[in-house]
Amino acid sequence: MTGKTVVIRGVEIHKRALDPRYQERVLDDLRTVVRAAPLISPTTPRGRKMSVRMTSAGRCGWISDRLGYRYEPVHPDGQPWPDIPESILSLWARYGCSSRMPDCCLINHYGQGARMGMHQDNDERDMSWPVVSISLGDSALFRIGNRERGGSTESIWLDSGDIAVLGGAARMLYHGIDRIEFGSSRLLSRGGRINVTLRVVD
Ligand code: MD3
Ligand code: FE
Repeated sequence: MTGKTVVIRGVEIHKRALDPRYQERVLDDLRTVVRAAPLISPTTPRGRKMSVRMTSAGRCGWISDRLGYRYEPVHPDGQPWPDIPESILSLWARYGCSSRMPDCCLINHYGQGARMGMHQDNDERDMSWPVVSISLGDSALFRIGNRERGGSTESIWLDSGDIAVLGGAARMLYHGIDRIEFGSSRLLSRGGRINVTLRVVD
């Protein structure tokens, strides 16, 4: 475990927190999750297809479709979500909190051209718990805004092995991914980026 910690607007980014061997281990465990719970391209409530593909592990998973955004106890195929891998849970204990386990491990996959518009994460019942985010693969330009939509923003690159901790007031900030530097990492042989977030939902 190496690298410095950068703090922007209360968002803590532990640069290169995971060494390449640990990144490979997490990636292997994510492949097992994705075999049991395939990635899907969610539709927004307004009927637009998201460019990011998603799946989840844990007691519940995050879903978006014409009915809205929510957490569900089963994958859209009807199967319960797989367990959160130990290699990922141990990062929650280290960077998140030890008094509670996360309910959801949301897995976002960014292929070429995928992005995520500015949004706030507010589908969780109690937002006083932190969110822990793990970046793997190609670097992403992460934009951090304010507690309300609009206003000034600051951007920072998230690289493979970086861990971001969103706690306290930072948990409420608007944020998004502007773009991926496709092919910038060799972790995923066909390129792309994976972001894993650990969340307490209810
Ligand atoms: C700031 N994911 O899944 S991770 C998301 O890289 C999400 O896939 C982005 O935004 C991604 O909701 C950004 C960093 C992150 C995650 C959760 C946050 C930043 C956050 C929650 C509150 C504030
Ligand atoms: Fe988010």
